[in-house]
Amino acid sequence: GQVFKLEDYRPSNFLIPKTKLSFRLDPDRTTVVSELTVERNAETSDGTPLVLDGDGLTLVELEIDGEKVGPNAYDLTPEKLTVHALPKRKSFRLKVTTEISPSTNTALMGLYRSNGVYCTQCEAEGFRRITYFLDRPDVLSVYTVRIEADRKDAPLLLSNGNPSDAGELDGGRHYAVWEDPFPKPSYLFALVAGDLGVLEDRFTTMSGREVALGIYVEHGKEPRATYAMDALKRSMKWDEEVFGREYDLDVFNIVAVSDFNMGAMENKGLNVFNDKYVLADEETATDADFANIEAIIAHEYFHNWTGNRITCRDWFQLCLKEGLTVYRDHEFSADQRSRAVKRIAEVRTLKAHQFPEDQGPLAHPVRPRRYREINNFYTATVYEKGSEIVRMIRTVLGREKFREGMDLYFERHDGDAATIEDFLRVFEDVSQKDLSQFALWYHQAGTPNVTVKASHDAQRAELVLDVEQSSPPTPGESRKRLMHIPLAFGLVGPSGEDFTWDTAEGASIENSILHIRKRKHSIRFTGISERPRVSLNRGFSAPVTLSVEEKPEDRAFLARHDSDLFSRWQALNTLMTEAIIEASKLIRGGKEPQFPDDLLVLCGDIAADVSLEEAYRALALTFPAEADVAREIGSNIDPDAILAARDALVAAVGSANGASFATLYEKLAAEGPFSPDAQSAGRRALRNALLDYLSASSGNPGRAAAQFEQATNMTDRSAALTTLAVRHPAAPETAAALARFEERYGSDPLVLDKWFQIQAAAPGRHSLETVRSLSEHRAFSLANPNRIRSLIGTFSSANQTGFHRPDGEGYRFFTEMVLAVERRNPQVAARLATALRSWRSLEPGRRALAREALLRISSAENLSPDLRDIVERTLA
Ligand code: B3K
Ligand code: ZN
Repeated sequence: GQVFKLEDYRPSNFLIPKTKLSFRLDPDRTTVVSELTVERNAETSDGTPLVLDGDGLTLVELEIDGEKVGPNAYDLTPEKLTVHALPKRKSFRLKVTTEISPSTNTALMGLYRSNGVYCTQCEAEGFRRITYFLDRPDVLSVYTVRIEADRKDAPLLLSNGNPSDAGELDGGRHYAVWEDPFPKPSYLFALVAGDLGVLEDRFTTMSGREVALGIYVEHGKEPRATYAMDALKRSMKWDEEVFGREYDLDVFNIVAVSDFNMGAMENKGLNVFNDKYVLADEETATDADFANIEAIIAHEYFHNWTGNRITCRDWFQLCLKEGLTVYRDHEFSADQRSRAVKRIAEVRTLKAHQFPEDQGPLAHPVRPRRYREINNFYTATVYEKGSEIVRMIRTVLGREKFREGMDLYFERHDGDAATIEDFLRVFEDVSQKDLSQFALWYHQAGTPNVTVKASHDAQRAELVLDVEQSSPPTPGESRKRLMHIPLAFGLVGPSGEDFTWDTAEGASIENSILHIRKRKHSIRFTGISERPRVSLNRGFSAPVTLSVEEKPEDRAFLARHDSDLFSRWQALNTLMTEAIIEASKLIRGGKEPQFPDDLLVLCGDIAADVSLEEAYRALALTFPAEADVAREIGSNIDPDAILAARDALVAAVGSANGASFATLYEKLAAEGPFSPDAQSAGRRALRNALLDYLSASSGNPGRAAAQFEQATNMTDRSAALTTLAVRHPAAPETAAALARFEERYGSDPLVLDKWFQIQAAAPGRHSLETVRSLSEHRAFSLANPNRIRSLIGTFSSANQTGFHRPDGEGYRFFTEMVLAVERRNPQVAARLATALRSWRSLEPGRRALAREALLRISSAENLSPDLRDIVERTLA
């Protein structure tokens, strides 16, 4: 396949200031008439041909300025329409008529049908599957869209912008016209047509503009959009208050569809969502679902400024809109919920998804320099690490300068297709700081490591921190440059307070941020008479790994007393991870696992500490996942030993604290009506964490079975079912609960997804048999991405012992499924295949089998560019 390179960027030879589209919708034969105003760019010579992108289109007719263009005047390949004979004028009108078939579009890119609803997905390169166009983000155009369809089939006709006309036509057909006054790239185009219900509301912006809000869902599900609507209004208000950003159209519509390749899409004025991230009520959605809906509604809404009003020059700049918008939605959720809890959750996600990517064969810079398939770059690195970089800019500049920089960004670049350089420049301009070393965060792949050694001299009242940075090599980048790492820290005294110091030399320190810029710093603090515990990377100020020589007692001290709640969580989490690693070594050596008593007591104390929020205690008690432990071990991984060690620790903590956990579990029982707010959710989270410990240590399914029966909301019900499936796989109570759940929710796809997911995640070698038979269940379907991700995605990413079975059968099943998915939907298959990215860190037997599986995929016939790209980079 072709390799696209950042350095090859050239401005477009032609511009398209105006686009008029007309759709005659039909499931099998939709006609698209596109009338473009085309202009030569200033430097473009008269002889330069116009080269338009296209993909899977049937060309019907081509006209320039009202005259038909004959076949000799253009060339047609599967990917390009090249028009040679062009008028000498600066500007001309091109009319292109094409035909497409939405009903057979299984890739879910371009115009397709989901449950009988016409919908579109154009980012990154889906617009070319609708009509021939300059399908690149730096070609901005003002769109007018006319949609015509059968009224019965599609009473609702939506596109971007504001509605401008509508009416009846002969033969039961009707039409609507939409005008979007804001120039936009083609990837933000959207069209929806079908028969849907709507939840309506209004929002008055800060300058008094009235906006009509609509969330469109399947008929009958309107009440389940209430929470999403509430989240939307809160997002609109928050963006005004925190970033000064106001909404700019008369309407804002969201449509929920059930077949969608990812979470949602920020099309101008017409967001299209995976219905999983819109529909929620207590009976069908968990607290995690509510939190995701809030975050994703906000994310897509925030794109209206960071993404739409200011878009990307090219796809290498994807993090310009994605990293920044993730940062914005993180801040929103932190303000709506608990900041400390939100931060811990973010870091857990970053470490679970971005760290393994950055430390494996798919590592790439936040702003990549090359790609073969852009859809494979919507990654945790671009999104989550991209967001961490924006957070670090705030840390380096301080809140006020950061806001000034953002204001300047909006003022200077509104209407632009911008770059990362443009973004960094506004912060340099407002702060007069040189961010050239800092910019490496965008350009250099890999997770930097920081080694810290502390030595205290009581007599001289001095503390010396020896700090060293290093960045391991990543594909294509063997030598790394030195990074600017802003490390928040504190010197913690014996009662948990932070020591202050007289002088500090050896690195620049501002507001308790240590600025690491050189390979080595030796930082000498004076006026420290007592030995402090050093709390490092507070709030996870930099996305790095830390190697600290530290005694377990010091870590336990920080877990109890650090004034930074994130660092307290981190200290406890590190202790748990180390305990599991030690136990897994014993298990591999044929011995019994053992755990330090202190740790068991510490877990009990944190669970009972009423000075901490319940949500925080729940997170603290959530053990590192098996994959987290594997990542820390790094090589020669045996997933069975990790699972056994982790289970043993959960049971040990449960036994050591049995009585107090049981009392607390009872005390936390739900009171009053359900509310999805963060505090109530935290209470449920803590109670459900305790349920898992109590079940693991008692070996008795009674408590979980009772909770399953008595639950009055999906959070408690699915948590009980998870505990039954994980802790009591063979109990009759578990089989009965699974059957009840299926019976009760069999007709609700989003809830049935949870049923697939819970079983796919339940560990153990034999889980493969369950998963295989679920893939033959009548409700399993390769047409629905949510269902595929629930079963196959969960199995391969969350079920370490089933997927990495030592006989390779897990991989065999997986490769069959990936290849089957690929024939319909290459994008979803490519995403699934990333589950094998850490294959090199497995023990030799599994490593060889995983490699075979990758080779099996790569030797399949007619592999899509999407899957080929992932598999080849994974094997390289
Ligand atoms: N911008 C879209 C993602 C598009 C993915 C294309 N393969 C959703 C988002 O990040 O908001
Ligand atoms: Zn986004």
